[in-house]
Amino acid sequence: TLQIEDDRTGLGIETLRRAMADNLFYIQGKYPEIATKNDFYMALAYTVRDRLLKRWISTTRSYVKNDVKVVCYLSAEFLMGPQLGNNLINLDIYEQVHKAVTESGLNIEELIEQEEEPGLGNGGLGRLAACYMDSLASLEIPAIGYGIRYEFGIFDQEIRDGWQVEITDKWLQWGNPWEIHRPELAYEVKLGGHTEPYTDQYGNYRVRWIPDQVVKGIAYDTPILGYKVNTTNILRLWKAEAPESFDFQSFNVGDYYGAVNKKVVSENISKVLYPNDEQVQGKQLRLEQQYFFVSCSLQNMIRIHLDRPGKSLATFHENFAVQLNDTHPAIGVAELMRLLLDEHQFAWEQAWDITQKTFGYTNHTLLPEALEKWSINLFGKLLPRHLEIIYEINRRFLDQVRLQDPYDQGKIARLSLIDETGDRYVRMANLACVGSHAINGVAALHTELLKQTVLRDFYQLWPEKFSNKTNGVTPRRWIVLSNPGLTSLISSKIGDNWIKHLEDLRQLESFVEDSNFRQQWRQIKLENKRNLAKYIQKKTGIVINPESLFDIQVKRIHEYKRQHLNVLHIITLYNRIKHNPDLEITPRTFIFGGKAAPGYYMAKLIIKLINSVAEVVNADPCVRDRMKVVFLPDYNVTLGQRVYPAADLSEQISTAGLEASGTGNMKFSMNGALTIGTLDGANVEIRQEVGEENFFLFGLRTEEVYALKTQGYNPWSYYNSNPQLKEVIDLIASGIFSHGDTGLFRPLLDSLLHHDPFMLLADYQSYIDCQEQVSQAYRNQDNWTRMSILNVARIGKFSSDRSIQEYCQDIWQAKSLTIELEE
Ligand code: 26R
Repeated sequence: TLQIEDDRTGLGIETLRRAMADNLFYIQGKYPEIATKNDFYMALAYTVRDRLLKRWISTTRSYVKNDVKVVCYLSAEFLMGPQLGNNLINLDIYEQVHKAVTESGLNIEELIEQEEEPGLGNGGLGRLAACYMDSLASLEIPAIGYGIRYEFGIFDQEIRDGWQVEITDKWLQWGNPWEIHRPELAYEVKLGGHTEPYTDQYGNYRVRWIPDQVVKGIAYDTPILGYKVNTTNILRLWKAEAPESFDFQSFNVGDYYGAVNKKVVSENISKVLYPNDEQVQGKQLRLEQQYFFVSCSLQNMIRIHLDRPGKSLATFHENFAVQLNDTHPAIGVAELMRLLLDEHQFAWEQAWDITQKTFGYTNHTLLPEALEKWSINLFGKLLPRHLEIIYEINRRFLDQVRLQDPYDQGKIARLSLIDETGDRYVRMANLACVGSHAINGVAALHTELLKQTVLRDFYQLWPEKFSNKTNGVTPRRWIVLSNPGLTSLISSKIGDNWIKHLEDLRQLESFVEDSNFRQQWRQIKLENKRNLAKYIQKKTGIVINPESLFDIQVKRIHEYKRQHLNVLHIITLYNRIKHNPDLEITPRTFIFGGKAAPGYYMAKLIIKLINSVAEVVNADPCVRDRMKVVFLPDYNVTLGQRVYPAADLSEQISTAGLEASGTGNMKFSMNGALTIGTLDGANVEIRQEVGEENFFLFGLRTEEVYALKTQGYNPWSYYNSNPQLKEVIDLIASGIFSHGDTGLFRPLLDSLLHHDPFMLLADYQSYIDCQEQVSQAYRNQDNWTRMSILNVARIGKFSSDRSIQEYCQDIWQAKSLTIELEE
């Protein structure tokens, strides 16, 4: 019998080839002879999207029919990474498409590389949201990710003369085939103005908000397909535009410029992602962004709810679980209250009950400078009604606290939603805690520290609200897509169930003593290292030895992450070679990658230091092939996919107590790198899982850091008593890395010698000793490979599938629903 597959849905090789040709013609308006690489990429992307759409429709129908509870993940950042390759994996058609593309005379890898990644996030928090979207769909949990469709995502990084230069990220310039523009899905968002009390028809006291500006949010939807399931959830991002009515008003009085300018001002809201992490700036536009996307999202949920027959908002929390990804969307607490009170005429008590049952809050950082607070002045000008609501929430909340503990004025001041220690501020973390039924940290240690430090008073008040949800990452992107060699070796031994059940990797333990297996394992790592070496040569011109130990630190540049501690080690080795030119050391390639916040001077100086040290070390004939230092420009998701599979050693060296979790640590370990790390964030749990003998531990513990701080930490004493350390610091000061300029790195050295808030000097010797153990261990390749295998075999806990299952069970009460494909 003849079977004809639909060009839009069929998965056969010939159908895929035909569909691509068709899309090239009818969407790109090209024929092969004149098509660019991007045209071919777009044709393939649309071919894949068609196949997603079919699953999406079935999913949406089932959700409506089954009256499901929907998880709504509210996040100012989604660092999704390129979509094509991942969708091929999740559709399970990589091989067919590979063949179809090859038959068309094209190269699948080149087409995948053509995609410009949507960099709508800074780092860990944004990438976590992306991994969670993958796991939600793969676990068949109904979910919507809500965020902002920034026109310009995180900046592209160039390195000029060793310094970071920021370039505008124009990710939309060649079109985005994955999103669907939904102009009919639009909401008005009010800003500014004042409020007025009035009495409604039943004689109830009500409040009206008269704004002085209105912007419109328009939805752009991206389908998120789960791995080998039909569930296709939505990432719904909002773009800001001016509402039409505003243009008219201005046109009527002939103010053309004014009308156009209103449009420009409105569209500014979703123009650009703020590139700072961990350092709040209190900019009005940022608050506008937060309120804008949260208001659109909540209005959208309410519409979805009320569109279901027989539903009232009284049961909103039974159909929606809303998770706040840090405090960035915490204004949602006040906004849901406003919508229920002012627009749906609920009484306060019921509105508050619904609100608390709806929200959960995830904290991602303990750094005090990252805790969001808004000056009352700014807040009241932009959101006058929300400020009133927050005052009322606070009044009722503090009354309740006083009943329990009437005399502790300090405690009441600390719990208050308003900081009144100086200028007055709204504390967003306090708002999130009060307005949520669940509060969680992102690693066991982090959650404990939260309970003991920043959220201590809340923990004493409501211990039952707190839980830990250790982060995870998706093995689909971070193993299957990025490390196909390792994937097929693993699957050849234990089948491919591990991709959905990462704990199954344990079965690899029985192959540790199989020398043939170890040989293959090493071969794959070497192949991945060769690939990265090729890339490094192309991008930087630096030639590196694939046989050397690849020692890698990739993450945002921050003093607490201590990239400069890594540099101190590099210079230590360099000094040893200079003293002893024939020294036999384990050859290493030090690789760095990461962006610095554009206004973070010290972080930018650290990048300059890395590049300056690289310049000297790489050019010194005395060093020969023993050391190379590379700074990879423009570290992003795409580059991460090249880097993790090629790593031998993963640098996770933050000051204990400061990295909430880390997720790069998990990606490295999943790809067979060994970790050198402090007992910080999820490192603690990684070490517990892989075994302490397979983890290189160094440095002060959190309690020791605290104790040393209290007793009076003096970095000078370390400098004075450790000649090796002194020599390193003095060498930087000498100007040898800065063409004789002794002032260039002075701010960095002064900070280390006089304050050293992140205690590099205290951890220096321990780090150096530990690195020596690493070098020794690497000399025994067979044993190193055993440790590498055991790291992978025991890393199953850190799948984001496990994290999401815990959120579903403990916080969201969300259940899976299997989606059948409709004909
Ligand atoms: C408010 C503003 C300036 C801001 C602060 C912090 C903007 C962005 C951030 C990013 C923070 C919250 C972040 O990415 N934190 C990281 O979250 C990861 C996911 O939980 C953790 O793994 C990581 O340890 C933590 O630093």
